[in-house]
Amino acid sequence: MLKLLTYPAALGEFSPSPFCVKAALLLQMSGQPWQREDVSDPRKTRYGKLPVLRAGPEVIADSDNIRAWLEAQGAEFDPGLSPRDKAASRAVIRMAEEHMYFILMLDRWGNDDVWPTIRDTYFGSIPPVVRHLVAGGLRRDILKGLNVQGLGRFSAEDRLARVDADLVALARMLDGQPFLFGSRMTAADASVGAMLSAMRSTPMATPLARRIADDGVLSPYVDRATACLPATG
Ligand SMILES: N[C@@H](CCC(=O)N[C@@H](CS)C(=O)NCC(=O)O)C(=O)O
Repeated sequence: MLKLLTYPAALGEFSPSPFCVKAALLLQMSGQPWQREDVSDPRKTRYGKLPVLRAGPEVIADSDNIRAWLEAQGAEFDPGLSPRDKAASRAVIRMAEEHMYFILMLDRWGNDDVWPTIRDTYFGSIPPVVRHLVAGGLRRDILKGLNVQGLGRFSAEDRLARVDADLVALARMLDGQPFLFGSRMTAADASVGAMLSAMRSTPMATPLARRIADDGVLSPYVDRATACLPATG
C-alpha cells in the first residue's frame, strides 16, 4: 500500500501544506490505494520537506516527483488535453506553486496577528517555552528567505494586489466550467485547488482568506477540487 508522508490535518484541511494536499489529490485521482502517515518533523526526508511518498522500498520526495512516479505507473492526470492546454497547465501550476505559495507563506508566517495561531497549530506538540524558541527561529529563517525571494519586501496591500491578478486570471479560466480545463479534474486543479484551499483556510480571516472565501467562482471551485479527499475527522 502506498504511504503518503504528510503534515497532520490542521486548519480544517487534510494538511496545512498545499503540497501535501496536492499529492493527496493526485493519489486519489490515480485510483491507487494509499494511506496517510502523519509526520511533524520533515528534517530527515530527502529535501527536508513534505510530502514524501513511500512505495514499498521506493521513497519519492517532492510533489512533482510523486506526480511523475504515478504517471510512470500509468496514471493519466491530463487525459484529452491538447499540447497547448498541457503547456498552459504547466504555466498555471508554476504560478500557483512559485508565486501564490509565497504569498500564502507571508499571510501565515509574516502576519503578527495570524502567527500565534499558526505557531500553536503547527508546533502544538512541543512544550510552550521550547515551542516559542523553535518556531520563532524557523519563522525568522522563513521570513529571511521570503525577503530574498522579494515578495517579503512588499506591504500586505501590495501583495494582495499582486495575487489578485492571479485570482482574476484563474476565475476567468474557470468561466462556466467546473475545472480549469473543462469538466474533469486535471493535474492543474490538484495544484491550484490545493493552493487556494490553503489560502482560504488561513486563520483570522485575513483579507486574502476572505478574498477567496467570498469569491463566487473560486470558493465553490476549491470545494469541488478538494471534495475527493478523505475527511479530516
Ligand atoms: N517543491 C516541493 C515543496 C514542498 C514544500 O515546500 N513543503 C513545505 C510545506 S508546504 C515544507 O515541508 N517545508 C519545510 C521546510 O522548508 O523546512 C514539493 O512540490 O513537494
